[in-house]
Amino acid sequence: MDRRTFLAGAASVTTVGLAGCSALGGGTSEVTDYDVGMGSAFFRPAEIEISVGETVVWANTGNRRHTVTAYEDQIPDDAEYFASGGFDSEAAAIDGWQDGFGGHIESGTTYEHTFEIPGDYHYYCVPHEPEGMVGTVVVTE
Ligand SMILES: [Cu+2]
Repeated sequence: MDRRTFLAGAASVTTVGLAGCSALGGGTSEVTDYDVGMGSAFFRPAEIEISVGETVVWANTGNRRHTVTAYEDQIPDDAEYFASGGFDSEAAAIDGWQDGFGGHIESGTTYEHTFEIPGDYHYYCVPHEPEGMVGTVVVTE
């Protein structure tokens, strides 16, 4: 798998994609290898640009439980739905959260998704959307 990931306009973290795999097996509580951090009620950066075939790694860098949940009607038509927890629809992801915090990304852990279709992908954190916790992945050819 091509692990190269670059972040437009975020040079300080351009190397994180290279090491994203290691974050999955890491036993440390502090995740340092990721593309998008999740804080109290935000994704940082809120918008990330990648190329087709690249993987975005989200890390919960805060202390609250978060989700990465795509807006089903705000991703490209041909794109596969994605959500932490592996839900195959937005409704399932919401139900899952309400039924015992399904899909949550614990503090210090990561979630990743590979994007195969170009376009804009809007997503949010189920519990913190009311606080404005939304993000966008822009996938270019
Ligand atoms: Cu959240």
